[in-house]
Amino acid sequence: MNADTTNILDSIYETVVAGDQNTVLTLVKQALATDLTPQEILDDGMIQAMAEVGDLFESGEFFVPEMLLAARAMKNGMNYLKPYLVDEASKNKGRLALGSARGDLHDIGKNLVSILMESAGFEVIDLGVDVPPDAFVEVVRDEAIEIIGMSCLLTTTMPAMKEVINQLHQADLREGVTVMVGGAPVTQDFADHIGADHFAPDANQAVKLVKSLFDKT
Ligand code: B1M
Repeated sequence: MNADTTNILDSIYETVVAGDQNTVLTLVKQALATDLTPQEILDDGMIQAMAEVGDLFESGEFFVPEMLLAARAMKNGMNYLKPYLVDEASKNKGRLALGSARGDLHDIGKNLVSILMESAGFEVIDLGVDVPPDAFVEVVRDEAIEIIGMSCLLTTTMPAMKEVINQLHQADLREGVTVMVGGAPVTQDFADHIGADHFAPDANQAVKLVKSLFDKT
């Protein structure tokens, strides 16, 4: 990385924090014209910026509207990057369903998981945000889905993931499906505690995991 690329990444970072969705787009286009990879732009520019936004919210310097603007800027940049991340050659590797836990409206991390899954050739059924447990159960039953991924960002929505697992047991579907969980407050210990099969700390690890699961079948 040279001084120019570092400067562009710093500017992307600052612009996401400032919630300036138009400038983010201009900068992402500029960044793509350098030797920066889409993954570097995501990881070192945009994702780090969202962590800063969280810190500013926690310290009382940012409020919900600023978080929303930053989220919109991040999504704008992320959507522009999507085609650069998707590898059209590697389609149809398998299907999975993703959703944010009930009560949780955060979807940037889940969307990132979805984009990288699609880029790795998996078909994603995206259930969206605030997904009720029975919607996860339904997709497993009706779409014969073998892997579900749940994302949550709030400590208060973590228990909803356990509820999905309970309902899968009740519907006699638990054996046939692999449950993966992730999101900022989620840990391996929590995953073990609720009886999930896997925890992935970030979107790249989630893709590696799903690749290894489909390779086994
Ligand atoms: Co909110 N928010 N938010 N927020 N928000 C957090 C999560 C918070 C940590 C901020 C803080 O206080 N520091 C805090 C939660 C505290 C807690 O629970 N302990 C918080 C709060 C309190 C709230 C509200 C309650 C605020 C309020 O209304 N008073 C409210 C709740 C709304 C709700 O969900 N019911 C709220 C609302 C919002 C906005 C709507 C304004 C907006 C979300 C917009 C959107 O997503 N469309 C928002 C935002 C932007 C954030 C922060 C700043 C950024 C989240 C983000 O997008 N990060 C966040 C602070 C933070 O996380 N430090 C914060 C970037 C994203 C790429 O990271 O989602 O962690 P992340 O994904 C990572 C990994 O976690 C992992 O992969 C990604 C990296 O590759 N991953 C998975 C995620 N899902 C995965 C699934 C997997 C595998 C890996 O497998 C299935």
